[in-house]
Amino acid sequence: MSIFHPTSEKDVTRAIVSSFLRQFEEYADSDVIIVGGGPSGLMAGRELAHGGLRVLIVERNNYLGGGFWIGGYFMNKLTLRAPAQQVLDELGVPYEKANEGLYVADAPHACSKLIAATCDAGAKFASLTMLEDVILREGNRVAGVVVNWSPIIYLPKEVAALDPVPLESKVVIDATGHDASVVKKLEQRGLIKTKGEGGLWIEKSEDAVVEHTGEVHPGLVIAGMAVATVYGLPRMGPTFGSMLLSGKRAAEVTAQILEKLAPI
Ligand code: 48F
Repeated sequence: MSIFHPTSEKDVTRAIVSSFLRQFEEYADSDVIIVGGGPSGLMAGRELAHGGLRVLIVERNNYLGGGFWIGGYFMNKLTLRAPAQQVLDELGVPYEKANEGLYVADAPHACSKLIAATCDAGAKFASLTMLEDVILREGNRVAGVVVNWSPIIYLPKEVAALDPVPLESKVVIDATGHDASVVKKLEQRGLIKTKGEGGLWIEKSEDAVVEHTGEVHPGLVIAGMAVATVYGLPRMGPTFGSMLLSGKRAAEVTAQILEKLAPI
């Protein structure tokens, strides 16, 4: 006698496919698409979904978290400077005080709690999905993204002639980290010019990234290290407070844009 309820293999497959299709159909048109599921993208997604918006996070890897999973080097530890430890308090992540105003946490613990909080808030994910292009409408306003299945970049061209699919959204957030992949699609068309990120300077970079987080082009908001790449700000290495606060700031800016588009 099995302890599990009886089922057949076809029912398992159908359950997965129909659930995926329902979600994919619904999120072909989202309020916000966030490209990149690292700390800034997850934080922005959590805040926006918490506010009742339909949020899709597009991530090229099969795991979420980006640089937040492992923190500094191979050591599974990450640092945050005050006041960003308050986000760890919100998420229920334990941490130690290293120095005055400097805190250290276990990266897998912080990352898994942030992912869970983003899921709890109601954000949805498209994994193994890479940004291929953007949708541009009147006045070159960004109106969504064009995505493809990530593994095709490892296949020979003859085998990988796979057309991408477009996904519409009212706002797109570029949270792709150092690459600033979404902004680069506009740069290719001469619509924006990125400066490239500067050398490492923690004291300066964290404030600057949060301050510069915002709408960089109609319909496109930038968060996290993409902000440093666009504005030529210094990088900061394994300290993550500004990634979380930049994600929060990106969510505030996005909510304001959405409110202007359709006042509540
Ligand atoms: O790199 P990542 O963690 O970006 P972030 O949120 O945080 C940066 C820090 O981790 C660290 C740092 C500061 O502490 O210097 O590096 O700015 O996460 C970016 C995510 O975007 C995905 C990538 O796989 C990663 O998970 N990504 C990048 N390009 C694409 C993409 C793309 N073209 N399509 C889909 N996902």
